[in-house]
Amino acid sequence: MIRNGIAGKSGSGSGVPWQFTGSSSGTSREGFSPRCRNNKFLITMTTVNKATPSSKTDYTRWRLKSERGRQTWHYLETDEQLAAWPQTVYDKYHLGIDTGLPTLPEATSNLEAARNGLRFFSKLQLPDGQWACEYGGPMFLLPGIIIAHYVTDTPIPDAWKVEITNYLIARAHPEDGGWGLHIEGESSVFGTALNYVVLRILGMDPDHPVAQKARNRLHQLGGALGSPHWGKFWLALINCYGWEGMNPVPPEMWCLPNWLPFHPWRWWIHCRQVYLAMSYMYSLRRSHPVNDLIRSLREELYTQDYASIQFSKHRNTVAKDDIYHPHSPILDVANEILTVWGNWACPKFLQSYARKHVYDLICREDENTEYCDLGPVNNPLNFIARFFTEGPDSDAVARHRETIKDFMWMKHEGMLANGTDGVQTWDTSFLIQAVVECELTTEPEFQDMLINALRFLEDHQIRENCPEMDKCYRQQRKGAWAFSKRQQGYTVSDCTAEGLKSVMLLQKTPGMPQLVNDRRCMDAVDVMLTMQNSDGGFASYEPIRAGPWLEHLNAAEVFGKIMVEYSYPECTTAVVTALALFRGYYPDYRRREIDETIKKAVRFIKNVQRPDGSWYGAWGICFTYAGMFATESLALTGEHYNNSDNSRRACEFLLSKQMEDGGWGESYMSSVKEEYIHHKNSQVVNTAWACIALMNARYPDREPIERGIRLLRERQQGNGEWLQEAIEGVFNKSCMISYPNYKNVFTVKALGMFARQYEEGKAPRH
Ligand code: LAN
Repeated sequence: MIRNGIAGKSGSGSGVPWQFTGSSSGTSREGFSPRCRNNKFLITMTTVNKATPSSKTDYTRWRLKSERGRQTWHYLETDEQLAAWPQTVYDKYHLGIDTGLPTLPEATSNLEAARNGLRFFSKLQLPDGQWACEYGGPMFLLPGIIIAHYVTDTPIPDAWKVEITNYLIARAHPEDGGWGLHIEGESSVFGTALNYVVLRILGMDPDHPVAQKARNRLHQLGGALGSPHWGKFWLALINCYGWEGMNPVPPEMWCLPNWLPFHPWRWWIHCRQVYLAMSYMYSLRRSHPVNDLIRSLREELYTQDYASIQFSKHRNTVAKDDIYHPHSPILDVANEILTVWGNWACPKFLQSYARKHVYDLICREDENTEYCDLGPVNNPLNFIARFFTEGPDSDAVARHRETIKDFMWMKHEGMLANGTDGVQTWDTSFLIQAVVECELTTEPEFQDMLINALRFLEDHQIRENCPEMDKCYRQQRKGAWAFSKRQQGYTVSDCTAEGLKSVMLLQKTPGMPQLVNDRRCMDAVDVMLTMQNSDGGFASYEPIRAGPWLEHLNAAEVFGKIMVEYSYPECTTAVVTALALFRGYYPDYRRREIDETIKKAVRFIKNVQRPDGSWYGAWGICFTYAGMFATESLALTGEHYNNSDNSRRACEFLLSKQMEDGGWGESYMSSVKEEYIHHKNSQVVNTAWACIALMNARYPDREPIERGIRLLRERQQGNGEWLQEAIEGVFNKSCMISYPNYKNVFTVKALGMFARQYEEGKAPRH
């Protein structure tokens, strides 16, 4: 029997305050505009249109709060609250409400266009100095967060329920009604099964047409039995899948000697932290008690009768279209052995010792990150682990109930989960550098914006290492910057580099306050100098700790290159450009090591250039992104188009991809397939990156660059902004992620560089 989800659940929420019906307004998937009404939710009850939301909250009541980098969305319930907390331009912008920002005088030059871009973007700066934005894309994050709420009896605010539902409706595949690994991907079992569960937990009736359609799609894909490993895990937690059908994640592996080349401390940090918490729960094999919703889901998610499923036979059942990285034979053998080990061979004392050890690491992760945790997968996992172990009233659970909110984002389509707890440091650094390229740092109209941005970076430099950092296998972090905020506390090589560059560049600008002293700049350099790999390159969070052969143990199925760190041209460039800038200001500090590091790093950049002149970008889409960085590394050692074969080949590659309209456009399939695949349309972000790359290389013919720049100008709106186009970012080769600020930052940078270097003939900064 199929019933309404919330009804059967004890503790969290007692029914839904609205009906899921739908509106017949006929607005498009992307384009519905927010409605206003006095109080609470505006509920429409008309016939269902597959692409329209069921009900809406009142968008004039949402506020983005930013407290020292921590950003959370709030729905104001009372008129007093509304009066006390007016809606700002940035709230409106992110919610898709008309901001009322004026049309600016038409730019008569490229520099003026860059100025207009900055005038617009400055209005989106938050009071604490940073630029928040949506960081969505992946479709497997929201389920973890919602399942964590469900399992831990944490109430989900009503406004969230409405808007998460709206988001999932807006982002369902327009034809088949399922969800993929990411917003632009094809429907998969992973995406569809888990987001279906989310809708049901939030109270959607299984007979709702959106649920029906998604379920049909799931069944066409073979049902939830074909979920990949991580999907099976979340389903097992809510008692909709048998633990015996999970490939093992034994906590005992954490008790192996550290010298073993496959010890988990050597894994890429995200993989490590996810499997750490998973191993704890796997060993507990604890699931949420069965209730009406769970009984119902058990019937809805599968194509066969739930009671008839022998889960132990389905450890390796994964839907064909979900697989990006198939199991290796070694992994299959290891899984067989570890299943026997876990079921029969592992001594009880060892199991309980391992569990304690893993739990200690989980607690350290919470404490080292002020309960933010590394990301939106291990945050909800740690939350559940702490709840299972310390109970609902513990301090740890109370803190998790707060930090989990940092991952939620509200936009015109509804509410979603961000890929991190924000993009604060990263995007703020790039904005500063764009202004520097435009040589507008001393313009009075941008002073306040820049000082605030500098204050933000100062506040978010990490000041202390983790206590007993070796015990939790943490990288040095004193002096580093994280991708998001200081509290999260994870060193990232290129975030440290971009943070340091931005601080130094601003602090050398006349009139800027000196907030970060010399010692702190040196601390940042010290961190970076611990991170070079033997191939000369730099990885993301840590130096490489094990070889790529460990990918044979990649059990996640849906992602590539997840097991270990790799050297990336992007991270490498960021670090060497920061070191070079630092060397200019502090010529005596660790000079020999810095010189040596830069030399080796540039050699790495050359070594990984492909024969066609391109570089594969691991974090942005894709070859245009990496091209922008790698050409900057080359320029650093004086290598340009006119004197370097590497630089020349880079230019030729990019020019061969320029589209008829003068722009560049790369499909996300470039990242997936590792070969350049054109997007059907040119994209402002790819165009800006390609133009910057050509300018880094001092490409002598300005005509192709000018065509790209012209395209940026044509697409700029009257108020100075650029509009969202295709998705810009990627991780682990298969999953895309949005960087919405890029369209307003790299465009400005490209315009500024062109104006200063090609039009005014000024020498470039490198
Ligand atoms: C990010 C975002 C930023 C990115 C850059 C700084 C751009 C990059 O140069 C280094 C790697 C880093 C920090 C990065 C690593 C992986 C992240 C954290 C993400 C792509 C954002 C989301 C992603 C994370 C792994 C998502 C959760 C998924 C799992 C597979 C655990």
